[in-house]
Amino acid sequence: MLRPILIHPDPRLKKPASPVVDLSDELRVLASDMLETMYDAPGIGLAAPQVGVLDRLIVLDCEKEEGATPRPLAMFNPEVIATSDETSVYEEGCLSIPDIYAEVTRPAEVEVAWMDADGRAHQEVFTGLWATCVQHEIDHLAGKLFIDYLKPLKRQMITRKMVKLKRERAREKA
Ligand code: K1U
Ligand code: ZN
Repeated sequence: MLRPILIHPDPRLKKPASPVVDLSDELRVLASDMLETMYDAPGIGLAAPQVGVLDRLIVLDCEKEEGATPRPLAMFNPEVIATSDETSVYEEGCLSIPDIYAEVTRPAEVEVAWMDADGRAHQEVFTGLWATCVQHEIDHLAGKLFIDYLKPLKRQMITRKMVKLKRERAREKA
């Protein structure tokens, strides 16, 4: 089932998410819905707060090249456990901030620990777009958006644009 994606500004996008303590079927359905919603958008990642659920769950698949084998990942309680000193710059986007892109500098490599939908523990080093995306998604779980890395004036301009967009969308619906 597709879930509606919240658009910034929304208080649910600014709140920290809670750790998952009990891997229920409801959460497995949420992970599956989030992957469907992410592919449909289309996007390469999605965090539970973006669909209004304040649990530590993210999904991602950064195999976006034509013909690449999909690699859908659902991560419960993901944590960055190590970062490289080397950084990389990527022009990021966000499904909660449509049609806005800006360069963000982050560690080029990160080691992430998480639990899968069956409760199995995983640890992996991510590089390239995977590293950028997993950090962007884990930021969502702390109520942090990629525009929080930008200068205040730029952030303010983007927020005003999004307020306008939300107003227009609400008017179209009515
Ligand atoms: O968190 C999100 O809102 C998803 C976001 C993830 C992301 C993108 C770029 C850098 C870091 C994190 C997106 O997926 S935005 C859409 C996007 O980047 C994309 C869409 C279609 C094909 C390829 C990329
Ligand atoms: Zn995002």
